[in-house]
Amino acid sequence: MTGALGQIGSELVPALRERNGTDDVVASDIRRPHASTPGVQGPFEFVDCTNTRQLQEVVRRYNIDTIYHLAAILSAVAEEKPLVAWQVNMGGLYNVLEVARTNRCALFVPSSIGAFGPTTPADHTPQDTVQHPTTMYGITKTAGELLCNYYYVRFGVDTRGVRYPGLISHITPPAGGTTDYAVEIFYEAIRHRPYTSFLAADTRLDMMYMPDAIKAAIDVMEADAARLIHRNAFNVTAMNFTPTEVAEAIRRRIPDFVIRYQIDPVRQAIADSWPNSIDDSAAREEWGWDPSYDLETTTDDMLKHLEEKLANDEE
Ligand code: NAD
Ligand code: AKB
Repeated sequence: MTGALGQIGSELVPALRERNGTDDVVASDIRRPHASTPGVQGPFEFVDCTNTRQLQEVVRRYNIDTIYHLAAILSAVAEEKPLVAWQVNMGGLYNVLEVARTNRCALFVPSSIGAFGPTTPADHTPQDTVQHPTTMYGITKTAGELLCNYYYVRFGVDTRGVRYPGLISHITPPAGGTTDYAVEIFYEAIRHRPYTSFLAADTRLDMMYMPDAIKAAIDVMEADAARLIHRNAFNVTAMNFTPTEVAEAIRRRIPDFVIRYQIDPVRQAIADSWPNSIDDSAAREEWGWDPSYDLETTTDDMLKHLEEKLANDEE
């Protein structure tokens, strides 16, 4: 797995190790794990996905058969550093596809609701529709979807992927995305501090709790290929809400919780270019996608875990 120390990787590595055995999952990143990093036991390698030689060497040394390519620059950081985002998201993906082709590996690559743009139908966005994203992140995601399809059609590489919405989790904080508010708000609620949202009160976006995101990654890779009409970039979602609605869900459990708003124009423009809600019926029909968590169950679980985590941090 590339980018294994990030928000998704830090939970996907332990989930895959649980299924396949610790030694059979090689985590890699351009950062080194700390002793406190979740799932730190097991093989770890330094791999920069923009360096084909490093990728190739690790894939051959461990006889890797499946690559989960999670290394990427997320939407808000990509607007600050568009060239770096292009180099990592496109250059890194190209290298990983080539290494998958030459070593006959299956490949999971996550796309995002960021692959859609302002001219995409905003409600119940279909699986196959207009994709003219206006952000560097979205451009790399849309091109990445096409490139993964190309490697399947042209070279037979077993590429698969989903378009994740904003992901909510309590283990590793998100790193530079537009949907990060939907995680930060829970941390501040547990600290009994007001939360200042950088997105406007009525900005509606799709979201998903991390256990469902992990399930999606594993299930799409294990899906019966004969049933797949699409391969890459399946729309998947679990809920959609606005900052006001998630704040209300928290307030039903923590009555003194307060949300304030101070709009960040860059992240607001990104969010405004993304759909309000996506249609994930193709994933449901082709590989049985069925998320378990909605806003209420996510809120209960996030608050429970963060209460324990932040209490331990203070000890
Ligand atoms: P993240 O930013 O938390 O983690 C990415 C990891 O990649 C980091 O640990 C970083 O150190 C590493 N990295 C950066 N540059 C690298 C390089 N050159 N070589 C190797 N590693 C490098 O990201 P995430 O949230 O875990 O996202 C993983 C994937 O899922 C990305 O493709 C992202 O676009 C996609 N996705 C994430 C979300 C979300 O809400 N988290 C939503 C939609 C799609
Ligand atoms: C981001 O906000 O950049 C990500 C995503 C939805 O792709 N969380």
